[in-house]
Amino acid sequence: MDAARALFAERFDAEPVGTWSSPGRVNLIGEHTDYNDGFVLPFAIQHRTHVALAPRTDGVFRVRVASTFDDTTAEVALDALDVVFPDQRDDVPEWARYPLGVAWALLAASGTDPADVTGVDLAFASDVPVGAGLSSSAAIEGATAVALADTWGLELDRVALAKIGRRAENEAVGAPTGIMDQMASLLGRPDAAIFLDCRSLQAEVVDLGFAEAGLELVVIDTNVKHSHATGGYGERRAACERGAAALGVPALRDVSVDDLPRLAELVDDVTFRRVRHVVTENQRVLDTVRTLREQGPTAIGDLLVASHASMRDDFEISVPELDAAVEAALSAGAIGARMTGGGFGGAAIALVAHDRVDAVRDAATAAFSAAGFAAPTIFTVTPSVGAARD
Ligand code: GAF
Repeated sequence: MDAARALFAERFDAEPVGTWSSPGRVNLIGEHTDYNDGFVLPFAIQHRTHVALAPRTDGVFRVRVASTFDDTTAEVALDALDVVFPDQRDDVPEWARYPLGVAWALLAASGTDPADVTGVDLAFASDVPVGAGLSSSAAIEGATAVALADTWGLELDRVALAKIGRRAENEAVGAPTGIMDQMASLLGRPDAAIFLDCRSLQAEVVDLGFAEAGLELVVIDTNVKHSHATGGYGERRAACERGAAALGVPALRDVSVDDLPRLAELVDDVTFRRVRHVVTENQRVLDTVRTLREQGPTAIGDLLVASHASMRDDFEISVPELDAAVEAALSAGAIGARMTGGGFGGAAIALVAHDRVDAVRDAATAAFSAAGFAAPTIFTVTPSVGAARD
């Protein structure tokens, strides 16, 4: 918060009227299920992106950003956002497409004439690791959405703001993602996960009780950077759509484990395994929610491990560094571990008894060193509150 304020003062030679913020997230389980209308169980983390804002009088929407992104400034007139997005998005710096895209999608979703709102200056500062699979992008989108909705007096609920963030991500940035990250960032609660039905967008708060159970959630960031705007993410999504089409259903949410033998006759082996991941992962989310409620977090380890195996073997979105992190954590006594987020790099999570955290840290560090990988960054996260005015 102070960094965003200081950056604002330094770059704009003025004081902001306030700061707003939104968190990154860890997904406990339910990967690549969101865009298949399925189930996810993410939670917001304590790392946040803060935005300092002040209105302008000249209709210009200007953003500047702290050192966690790049150091460029972008300016677009409010009435030109419609021209820039989506077709001319290459004209603005890559990181700036997130906040500018949110402004564009927010005006469109609320039916607001750009002439009826003020321009704004925005300065961002963040401690959400970028490219680590912890949703630094949803944190920018969430912070921008709540700041602009407040400033412009737009009454939109959190689900509407999440959809606006997803539209910015899909159309202004060009990453074909689902809605999990925006929902987690906007709806996060302390000590709880958000159980989201991505078809109805109904969300339930599920108590995690890590602290009471003497557990820590350890993040092992492999420092292998990934992007969802290119390559593998879109290919996986296309495979899921092929599988749903072959079975004649709207989405893989409508496929059960019992349908899998029939699917095997209809599609190639790769498509079959992609579908099997999504179908079994949906079931694992439901099982995890039930297990958390009935037995508490110490009982979910096997589900986390099975999820990782499915992503490694069927969905094929893990990388050697993520597999090494999971194996090292389990060998050092973690209750469960899995990669989190979209894959192809990023972070693994491990659920670890408090007195085993150092052992997990040491084991992962040693495993990476022995394999010749760059050192991982290892830290614990706490389920935290979602987007808010600071
Ligand atoms: C990324 C996407 F942004 C999410 O929508 C989700 O699909 C996730 O990858 C995989 O579960 O974080």
